[in-house]
Amino acid sequence: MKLLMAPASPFVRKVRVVLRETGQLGAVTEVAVSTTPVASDPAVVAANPTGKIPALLRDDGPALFDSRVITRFLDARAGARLYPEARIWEVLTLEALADAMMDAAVVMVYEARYHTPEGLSADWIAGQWDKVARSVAVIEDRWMAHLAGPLHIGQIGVACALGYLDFRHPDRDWRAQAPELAVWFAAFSERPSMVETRPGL
Ligand code: GSF
Repeated sequence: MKLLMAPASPFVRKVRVVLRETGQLGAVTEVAVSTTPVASDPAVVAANPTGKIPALLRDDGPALFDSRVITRFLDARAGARLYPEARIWEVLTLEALADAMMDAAVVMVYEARYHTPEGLSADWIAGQWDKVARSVAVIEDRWMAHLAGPLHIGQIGVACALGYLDFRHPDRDWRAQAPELAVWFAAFSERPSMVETRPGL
């Protein structure tokens, strides 16, 4: 199989972490591409009409996307239990929260990258960061217990989202309002799968 990817993408990082945590690196070739909202990569579009990565090219079926479908497919393929039945609704909600944080954080980057300075909307960027900041506060407040225990996709999602904040928004100090989450993230980031997939490497 081939993973159309870019190391800087937090959504891609979730997949790359799952590949490593489930011992499936040998089954997938990571193919780096460059695709943007104004210049979609043709290979990506051939797999995913929205032009977004990650996309997983399979030998025996249609390409898979988006990142949540790919991580679930890889989990099922390896029987890895990253989507534990006993906690499935909480795990899926945490996964969705992490993805929403990534969406907001990526939109902020695109707003700055693809708008002229006079076209920039400060309100729009502030609104996106508010979503991120509220999410961090709620995880600190209500979800820390769910970040404990055996590895699951919610943990991987939250870690990749936080790693992206450090990578693309280092000037925003999310740790100031989430000391317990910061401790958790520092420990989780020491996993080899996280070290090997750190953005900006
Ligand atoms: C989001 C992927 C995405 O936005 C998923 O896979 O979970 N819901 C999807 N990918 C970005 C790259 S990144 O910054 O993470 C992407 O492909 N952007 C190109 C575009 O055309 O928006």
